[in-house]
Amino acid sequence: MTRLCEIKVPDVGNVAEIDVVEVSIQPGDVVALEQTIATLETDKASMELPSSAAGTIQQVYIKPGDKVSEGSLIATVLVADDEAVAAKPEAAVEQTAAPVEVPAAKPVAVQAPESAALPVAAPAQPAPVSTAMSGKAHASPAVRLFARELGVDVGKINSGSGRKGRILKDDVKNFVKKVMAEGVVASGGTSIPGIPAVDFSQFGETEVQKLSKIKRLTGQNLSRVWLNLPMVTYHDEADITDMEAFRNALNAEKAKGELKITGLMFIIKALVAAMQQFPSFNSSLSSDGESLILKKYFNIGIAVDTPNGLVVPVLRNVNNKSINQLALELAEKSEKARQGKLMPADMQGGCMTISSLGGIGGTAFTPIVNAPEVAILGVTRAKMQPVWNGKEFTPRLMLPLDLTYDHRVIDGAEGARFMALVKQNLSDIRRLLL
Ligand code: CAO
Repeated sequence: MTRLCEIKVPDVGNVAEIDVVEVSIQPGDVVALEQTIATLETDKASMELPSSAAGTIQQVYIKPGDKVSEGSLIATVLVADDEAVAAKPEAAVEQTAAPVEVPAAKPVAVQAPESAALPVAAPAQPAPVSTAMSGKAHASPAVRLFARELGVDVGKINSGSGRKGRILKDDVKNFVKKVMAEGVVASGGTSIPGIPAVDFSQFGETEVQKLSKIKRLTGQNLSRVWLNLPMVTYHDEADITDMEAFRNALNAEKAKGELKITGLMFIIKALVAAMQQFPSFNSSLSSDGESLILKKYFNIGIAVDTPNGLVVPVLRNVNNKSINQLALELAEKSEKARQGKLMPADMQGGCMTISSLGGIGGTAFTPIVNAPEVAILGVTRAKMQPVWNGKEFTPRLMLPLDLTYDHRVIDGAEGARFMALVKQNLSDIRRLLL
């Protein structure tokens, strides 16, 4: 003989609405007494609902996303006379208030015995769930809670490393690491939607090329900076006619094969001289955003283009070095960079970065700050231009400069004054002696 038993939401305390986050049974499943059949959640706790009867599930009346309360019908179970029915199912609710690791839950029986086909009159409503587990992630309430705290949708984790693919806490952590590494913010209402994947082969022939490690790391860092820093880029031009004449004269004195001086060395010097007058450009924001860390050393990073991507070796204590020393050091470091031989220490400790595209071309661009630095100077190609001197137009070599700064640290007027000083230093390099 068999009889039909109802499984209802037990007394879970004074809670009006309980969310159904997972349903682990479907009609036809054979469940044991105390076996977890659903996961419910209130504001404060997540709980596994145990079956109050052993037998074959006939109908399931809830689905994930439903709201239930004490006494709501969860499922009906066909129980053989010799099968057990819990006297007080309420006592058996397992609560998990803290995101702690729990052992993998008892697996749900998924075989559909013949008895599942037995005609049992189903109540009119609510509508039963036919495939409660379909497409649903397999994870314990504690793991779900942990995932939710991190803003992770467990449904997005393809498979877990636990038994029968159950998602464990480590799987959630690994998912977060992967998403962070890809520079994409995980799911959730406030997150940034990812760019949808497109199968480009539908439009024509394609080839997949793996990104170099440098490109991947640079990409992550740039995305992080782009999202975290309110940046402003200010453009101006410096008259480098006299500087260029001096530079050419210097280079003309050099023996054949001797290292030539490029304008970049003067730009580095002009920049550091301005940083000495404007300490906020030689600073970093503390991680809590409450204070400025002012640096008393002057290290300049130089963006170097390499076959594997962009790297930024750092020239140290630039204020104490001559133009010739800087030229030599940059030549060595950029060569090392292009050969992929820079050590991490070669790229650390920068105060401000220069990104010079002048050897290639350009009239302006908007470089991205190399955070935690607060500013970066972009340089494009110098060009002869007619400049009005009050009486007439004269041909002057004008160097376009682009200053991007973190607006949390530097305001617009300060940025403009700083740039004016850089320009002044470049227009009359005698000032660098002062
Ligand atoms: N205007 C006009 N000519 C310029 C110039 C400028 N602003 N900057 C450089 N030049 C000239 C140089 O004088 C040199 O001319 P000669 O061959 O006649 O001597 C030539 O262009 C090549 O210079 P260079 O680029 O080799 O040397 P540099 O000192 O100016 O720059 C370095 C060194 C390492 C910064 C550069 O080689 C480099 O890698 N630049 C790319 C940086 C980059 O990719 N930035 C982008 C970051 S954002 O994605």
